Amino acid sequence: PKEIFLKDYKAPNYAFEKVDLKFVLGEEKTLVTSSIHVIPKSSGDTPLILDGERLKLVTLKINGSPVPEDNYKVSARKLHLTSLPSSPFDLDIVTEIEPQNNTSLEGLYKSTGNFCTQCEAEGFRKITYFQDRPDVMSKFTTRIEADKTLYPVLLSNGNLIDEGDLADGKHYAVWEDPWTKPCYLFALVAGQLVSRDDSFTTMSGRKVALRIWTPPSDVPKTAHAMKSLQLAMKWDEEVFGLEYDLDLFNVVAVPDFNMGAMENKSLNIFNSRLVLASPETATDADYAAIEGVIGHEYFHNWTGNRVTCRDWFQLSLKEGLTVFRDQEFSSDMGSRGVKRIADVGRLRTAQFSQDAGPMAHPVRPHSYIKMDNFYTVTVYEKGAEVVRMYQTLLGKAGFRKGMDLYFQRHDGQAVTCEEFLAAMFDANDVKFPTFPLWYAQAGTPTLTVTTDYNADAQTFTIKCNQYVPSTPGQPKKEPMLLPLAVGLLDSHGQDMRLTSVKDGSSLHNLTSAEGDFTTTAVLHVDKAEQEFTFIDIAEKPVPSLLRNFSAPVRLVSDVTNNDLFFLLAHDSDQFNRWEAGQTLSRKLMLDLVSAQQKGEKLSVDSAFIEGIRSTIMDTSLDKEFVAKCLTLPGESEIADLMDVADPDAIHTIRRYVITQIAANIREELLKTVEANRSSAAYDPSHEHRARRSLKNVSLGYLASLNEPEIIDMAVDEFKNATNMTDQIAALAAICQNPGDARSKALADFYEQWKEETLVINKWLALQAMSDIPGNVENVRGLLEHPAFDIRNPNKVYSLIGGFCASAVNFHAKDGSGYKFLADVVLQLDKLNPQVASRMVSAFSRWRRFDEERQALSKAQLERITSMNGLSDNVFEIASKSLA
Ligand code: BAL
Ligand code: ZN
Repeated sequence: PKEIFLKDYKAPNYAFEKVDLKFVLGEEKTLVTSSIHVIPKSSGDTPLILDGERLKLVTLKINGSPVPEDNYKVSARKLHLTSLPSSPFDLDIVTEIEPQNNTSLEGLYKSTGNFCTQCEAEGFRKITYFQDRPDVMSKFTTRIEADKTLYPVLLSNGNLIDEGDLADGKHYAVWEDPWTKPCYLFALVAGQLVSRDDSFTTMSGRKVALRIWTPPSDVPKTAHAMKSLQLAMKWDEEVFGLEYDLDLFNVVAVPDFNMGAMENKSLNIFNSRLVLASPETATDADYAAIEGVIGHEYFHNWTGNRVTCRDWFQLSLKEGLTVFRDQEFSSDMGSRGVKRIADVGRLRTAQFSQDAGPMAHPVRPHSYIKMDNFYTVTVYEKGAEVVRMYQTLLGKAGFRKGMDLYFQRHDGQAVTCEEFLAAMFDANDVKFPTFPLWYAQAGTPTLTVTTDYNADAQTFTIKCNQYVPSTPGQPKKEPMLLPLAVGLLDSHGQDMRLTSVKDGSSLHNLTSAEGDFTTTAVLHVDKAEQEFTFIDIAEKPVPSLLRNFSAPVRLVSDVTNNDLFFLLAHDSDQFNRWEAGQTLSRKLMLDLVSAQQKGEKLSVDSAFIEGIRSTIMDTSLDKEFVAKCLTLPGESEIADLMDVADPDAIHTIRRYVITQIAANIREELLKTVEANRSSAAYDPSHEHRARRSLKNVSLGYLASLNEPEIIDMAVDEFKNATNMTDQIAALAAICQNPGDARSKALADFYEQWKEETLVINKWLALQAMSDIPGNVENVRGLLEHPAFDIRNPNKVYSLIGGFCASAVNFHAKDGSGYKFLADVVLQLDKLNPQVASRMVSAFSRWRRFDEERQALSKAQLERITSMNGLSDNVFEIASKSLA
């Protein structure tokens, strides 16, 4: 397969000014007519090379005349046109496709009988021959013709400008999108759908019709998505001054979808799991995810659609920025501290691990074989951290000035990450020469901090050392600008006033002209070694470092355990308060893993247990925050910190610590469950979500003790639950322990919910993730269960993705987990390469394990790469994993 490089970028030789599409949708074949007004951009006889896959070319005309055979050539993935007119011309292409047989779910395909599209990144080429690249921006009209009974609803981008009946029971609709866009934002939906209708009036008084489309039975489950959309539209006006630009905004929910959702201009298409919610079927986490993703896709209308990417290497330009925007939206809608904790948790477990493995790539990758493989946690989540660092460095007002300038300069353009950076820095008249390296260097920097208090001089010095590790293809790295947010706590746990700090020979005043003082200083760490000295520090402080996780780094510091307990009790920065507890937990678990490996006696420090006890008893704290504090670092986070990951020892230790905590604070946990039961009617407010989360974490701890009366209590919770949050939490608690209660609860749950596919996906995931020994056989069995369907990505993510998330079973010593995954990947690759390659990624950290496991997983990776007809998607991940 061919590797594509950023350095080879060339602007297109032809512009497509206007594109008129006509779809005649059919059961056996669909005819697509594309009429393009082409503007040559260069002189001379430059060929026009169009992308196209799995298309049957029917006719090809230029200015109304068939193109002579000598003037075009069709290959498996291209259509080459030569001897073209040197002045603007009309190109008409008719192709035939078979959406009903398209299992890749890219291009035009069918999902439960309805037609829908997914064109990002390179799906449009499965619809018609086109310059399938984001810097070709055109005005599109779309005419759809289809059977009126089977497909009563016909949707595309923009405004509906015509519709009517045709002969033979067919009808048509014509849509016109007044905004130029790249073809990846094209969308079409046709089917039996009904809509929830509402509206939003923008700040300039435009009344926008909002419609959320689903199969008829699902309409009641779209209320939360509609409310989220209205909140998102208002938030973007208030925070960024960004207003919606059409009179109609459609959202369609489809059950078969590779990604979470897609921001097609004015016709967002969503995976149904991110639209449909009712208290009985969706958890609080589902509600939050729907709010976040509805916001995310809507926010793309400006960051992605109005200003798009020049090429796919710039993906983070729109994704990092839009993830940052959705994180901020969710923070403003709920608890800012808890949201930050959740986002950093995901970054640290998934992205840090990617950054340390064979798939490590910069936020702006240098090359790819298959772009689909670069919709990654690095491009999205680390990209969002890069955007957050602009805000940390420039302040909120400075960040807004940068955004305003970005839109002023680039509305309607396809641009690069440099343009975003230039707008941010120009608007604030600053230059940070090492900041651009965040786009180019892969790998998570390690920031090592040592501190020193000088009582005589009343100074507190912070010594920083930054190191960016080598990654594949990047042996040597340069230091980059890390904003290090620091607070200093006095002996009462109060934030000290920070007046000035010395960085080398320059002294920075931290007090404003109005006399406002700060309690958090943002230090600019941009050298390999650097010292900062705070002046006028009256007593030895406890430093709170990297507040709010101000840079995506691994922090190593000389802060003692006593300091950490102090921070856990007092830090005004909620993120760092949580982080203090997590740091203590990580240290404890790593020490215990080492003891376990040496066969030593295990014990949990009583100070740790007391820290947990006082956190759960502290009624001044937000309960959702307490629930986060009670949750131990995950097994993969601990594995990531070991030289050789030992999944069995880590699993044993995590369970051991959980049961020790549960045994020691049993009474407090019981009281917490008792005091936080839900009222019968589901209340979605933060207060009630927080109560549920604390109650359910507590129930999970208690169930680890496997005491009959506690299991009975969990069974009661399960039976009496009035919402899915409580019901699935009780089921998970029961399922920790093999036995009759577990089997019965699983069977009852299935019986109750077998008609609700999204709920049954939770049931599949719960069983797949189980740590029960030998679970691979249960999961193999579930492949044959009527609830599973390998063609549906959500089911694959639940069952196969869920299984790979259970380290003890996926990494079973006998290699059964690895063989299982390889079997599934090879089967799946023939149907849906995108989903198959996501699954094969579970192998990518194979070198982190012991030699036997390495040999077993390597053998499976080799088995995969040696397979004939493997997709480029799976080939890229598997071969890079082996390299
Ligand atoms: N653009 C792909 C889906 C998303 O990130 O919104
Ligand atoms: Zn996005």
